Amino acid sequence: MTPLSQSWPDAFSARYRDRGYWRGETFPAMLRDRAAAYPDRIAITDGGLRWSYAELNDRARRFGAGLLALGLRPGDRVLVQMGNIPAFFPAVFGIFAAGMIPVYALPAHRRTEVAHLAETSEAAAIVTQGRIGGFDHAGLGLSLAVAHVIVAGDTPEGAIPMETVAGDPATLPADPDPQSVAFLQISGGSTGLPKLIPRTHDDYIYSLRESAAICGLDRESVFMATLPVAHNFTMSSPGTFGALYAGARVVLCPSPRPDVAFPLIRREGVTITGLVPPLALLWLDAAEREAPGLSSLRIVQVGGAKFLPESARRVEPLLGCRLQQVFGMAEGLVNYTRLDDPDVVVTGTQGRPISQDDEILILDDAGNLVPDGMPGNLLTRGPYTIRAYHAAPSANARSFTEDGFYRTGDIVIRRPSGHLVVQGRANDQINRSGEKISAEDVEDLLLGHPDVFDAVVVSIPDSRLGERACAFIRPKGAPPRPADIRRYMRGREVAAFKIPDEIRFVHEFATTAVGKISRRQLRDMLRDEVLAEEKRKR
Ligand code: OOB
Repeated sequence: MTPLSQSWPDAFSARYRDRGYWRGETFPAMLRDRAAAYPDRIAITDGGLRWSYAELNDRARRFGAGLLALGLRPGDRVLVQMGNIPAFFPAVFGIFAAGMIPVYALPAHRRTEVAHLAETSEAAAIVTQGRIGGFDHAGLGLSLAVAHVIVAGDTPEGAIPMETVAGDPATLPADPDPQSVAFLQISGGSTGLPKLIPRTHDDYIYSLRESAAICGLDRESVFMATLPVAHNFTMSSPGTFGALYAGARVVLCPSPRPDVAFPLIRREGVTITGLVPPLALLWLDAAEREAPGLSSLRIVQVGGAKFLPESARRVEPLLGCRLQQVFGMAEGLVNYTRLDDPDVVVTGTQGRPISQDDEILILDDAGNLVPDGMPGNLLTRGPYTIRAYHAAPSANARSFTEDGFYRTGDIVIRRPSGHLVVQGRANDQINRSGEKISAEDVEDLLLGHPDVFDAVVVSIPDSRLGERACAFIRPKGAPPRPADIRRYMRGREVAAFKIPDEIRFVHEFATTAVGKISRRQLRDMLRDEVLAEEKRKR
């Protein structure tokens, strides 16, 4: 088995410890301590079932001991693919308690991704559930080359029902080294298959402890997981783990649709939740049609992809709570707008880093520092940002500098206040005959049109211009005419080259596993069309 590691040079580790970021906390100890401190408070609910901290800890420890009884060993990797169901938590904290390493897959992942994750992590087991949204995950688990397939709920033949995996907690090993790898998170993966991200107990617990403080979480808070629980945003920013750290309550939302989420928020008194921009638009639209009455809600976080100012300004009036923008990555660095930032900062920036020791470099393509206010490539290094992916030498050579900075692939502007404004991915920019067009800029303009629900602008290869711009628009109702959109843009007095060369109307956008719009799929589709067209001409 390839050993797992994640380490920082000694001088950095010493500094992160001295400054109180790394405190030697571990996940098994965290849940045990909370269960001792508030045994009867509710830790997890799906609106029906309610598990107290004591019960969750108990279930986790028995499950962990059950894994040992199956013959799994501390250090083994266990793939977890589950939706937003309570069983996710005893599964993951049970794996921690047994000294094993969870590897998180998202429910939207299919054979290609899951088999890749199982193989690169050398997973010895998978914990999954029968079906999520009609797809047979248990069947997928059984078709993988893993020794044990454990299923929560309906269990097909050949798999092990999760409730039968139970053992004596006295057999559990001692707590792990806080500097050891706690789990493998997966990269957002805008290109290719997801990479494995080894995160340590110390570094991850620092990020969620500080995130919980930034969001003002305490024992009275109620965090709702609306996005998939296995995603880094939902897990730690402050997410379900940050909520458990604070002794708060976690509510699991089975579907992000407003007709499911809004009643659950009202019933459970949810105070904070996180969304990706396409979902935020859906919630805003629903709230516009009918007052949602979400009086308990204090914070809606939006992150994972750029939330444009035009939409951001609608959140507080329509949902009646504070907006918080979150710009993070599973590799580490997370930025938040603070709750007391002025409104223009909250709607117009993606926040600033968690830590004083998050080092930020903004470089031009030649590697020179760019001044504040100018866009450049974001590189970062810090107390919870990894120094390497697992078993990926060529990705590591590309993604990290020699002195340990992670190249995020994001283009950002830094304001003098330290707030970052994301301009897009390095490859979202459209280079139209040398004129650089920011997809985000044009999208923000398009969103101002009364008939536009959402818009994405991507490049199309063009033999004359190099690239030209195509706008995909999801209309609110009947699509307007492309000429109306162009006229509207001219009325906003923007450079002519920013008016999209092509405008197409769509019902829906292709999305990634966590629900971000997949620009890559849109770009690939256009490129294929161009290639087919060229072939036809020849
Ligand atoms: C989060 O994590 P990942 O690993 O799925 O994706 C990271 C990438 C970033 O490099 C950036 O390109 C994009 O997603 N991104 C944003 C953004 N938040 C993430 N781009 C623009 N604006 C934002 N607010 O997506 C993630 C992890 C933790 C917290 C929040 C999001």
